[in-house]
Amino acid sequence: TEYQSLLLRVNSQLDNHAVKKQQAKADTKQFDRLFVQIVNDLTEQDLSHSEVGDAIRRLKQVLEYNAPGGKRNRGLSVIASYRELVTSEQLTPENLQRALVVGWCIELLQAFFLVADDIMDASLTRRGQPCWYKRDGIGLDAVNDSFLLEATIYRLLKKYCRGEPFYINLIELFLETSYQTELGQALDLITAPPNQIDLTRFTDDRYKAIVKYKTAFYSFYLPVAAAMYMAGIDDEMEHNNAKAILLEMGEFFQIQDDYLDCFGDPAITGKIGTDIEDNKCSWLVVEALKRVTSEQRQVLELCYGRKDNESVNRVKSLYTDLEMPKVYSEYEDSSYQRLMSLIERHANKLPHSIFLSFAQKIYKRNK
Ligand code: DMA
Ligand code: MG
Ligand code: MG
Ligand code: MG
Repeated sequence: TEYQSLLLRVNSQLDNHAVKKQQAKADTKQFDRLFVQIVNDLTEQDLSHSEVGDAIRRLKQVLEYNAPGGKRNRGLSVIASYRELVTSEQLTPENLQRALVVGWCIELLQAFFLVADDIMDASLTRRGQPCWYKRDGIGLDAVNDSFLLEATIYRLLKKYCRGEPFYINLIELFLETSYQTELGQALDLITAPPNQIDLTRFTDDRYKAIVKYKTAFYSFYLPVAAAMYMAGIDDEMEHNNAKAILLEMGEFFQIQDDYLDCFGDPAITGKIGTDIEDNKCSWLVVEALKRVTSEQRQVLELCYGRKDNESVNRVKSLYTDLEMPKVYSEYEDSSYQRLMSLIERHANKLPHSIFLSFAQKIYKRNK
């Protein structure tokens, strides 16, 4: 009967869900185990090199301090997306291994950006430990360490993917995405000049441009696009459909990051916020400006972008007066609805589960 077939369908979906969850758990374990191998691949041969051995030892330290310890959402979504996109015949140990390695390439790209970002943002902690440049004896030498992290991406791609039909697509994808992220970081920085408070700079349009470029491309489009290329999907239309959804998710993710910068618990996020001190075009200040009275705007004029505790606390209590946590939570709900309808409209041939599982990982996050 109809009822029985409905039950069967629900049951098989539940099974499917449980299987996928188990799979993701096993992949996470494999992914974490692979890191030792990745460090070996990148350093082993040259540690005893008579000329650059010392530099390779430094690279090993840089890798071990900066690449692990994050949520690994970006890296893990390569393998998760890859599984959804290929046939079971394509799920060979070699292909799965390559998807895990490409996942690490994204984590390395992220490490490269974060080491530099923490210097530029004058941050103190990252992933529950001091930022790399804050460590004794490191300082601005960390600039070169970030370049080294970037170089490891292309060394790994060469080692594992050279000779694959998607090799050039991956290289171009990583290069293009890096460029976009760097443009975003440039926009982020020039919109936040130290000691030049100009609240009229903080518009919706500028905000959207900053977060699309500095966060959405590399955090959301990149991992799925990489999996698509590896699965042999290089059709531009398909990529644009995925991009439409993933950039929307990326925008929301950075809004969360901005919210957590002020209202998150550093013991959970692993980082101490700096956006108010840094005069950043944060979602909070953009939204607060839409809601302030002229007296409240004066407080922002006076206190935003200043390093002293008193100014920072006055901005924070203004955010509380404006009920920004409530504004944020309403935004989160409406953003989720928008995203679901975007997936309905744009996912086309791509399995919706790729986007849904990504969305599940980020909505209502506190870390
Ligand atoms: C992060 O923006 C963007 C990149 C490219 C690292 P952010 O400075 O808000 O990030 P975080 O809060 O992690 O320092
Ligand atoms: Mg930062
Ligand atoms: Mg930054
Ligand atoms: Mg931030």
